[in-house]
Amino acid sequence: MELSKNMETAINKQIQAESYSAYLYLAMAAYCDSVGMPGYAHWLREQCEEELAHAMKFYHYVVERGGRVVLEAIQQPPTDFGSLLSLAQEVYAHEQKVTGLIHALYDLAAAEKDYATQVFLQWYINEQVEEEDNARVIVEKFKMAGGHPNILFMLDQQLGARE
Ligand code: OFO
Repeated sequence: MELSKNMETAINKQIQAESYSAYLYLAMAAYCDSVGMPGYAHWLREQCEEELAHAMKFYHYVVERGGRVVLEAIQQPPTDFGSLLSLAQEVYAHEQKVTGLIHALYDLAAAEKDYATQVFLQWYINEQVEEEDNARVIVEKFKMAGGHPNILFMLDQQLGARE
């Protein structure tokens, strides 16, 4: 059964959203590099790679279902994120937004009785639980660090160890 036009368009929009996530996290990495947080910059670059992998997983799925991938423009991300805490909060808020997008895709697949897409999207539903958890824990750590240089230094080293 081929992907419906509606589903194809919605997944193409999600490819754009995942690509924007990658671009946003790369912009955040550049900000961290500019304020002397190379460890968090590394963490965000790894996250950027993960987002590209999320986009590509959708790409291959559309192709596999006989659909047509159409890439839309990616908006420019911000350059200034105010502070490390507000940047971390923005990552968390962004992941919550993406979870909402994935759930909306799932609702559409369910409404269309597209069983294959529902099963496919379960991977993303689980992934978002992990993504939100990781982002939330980092927010808590920045709150605990409270701007103390020594703690921030250790936190940066910890974030820099991400593989
Ligand atoms: Fe693709 O999960 Fe983050 O955005």
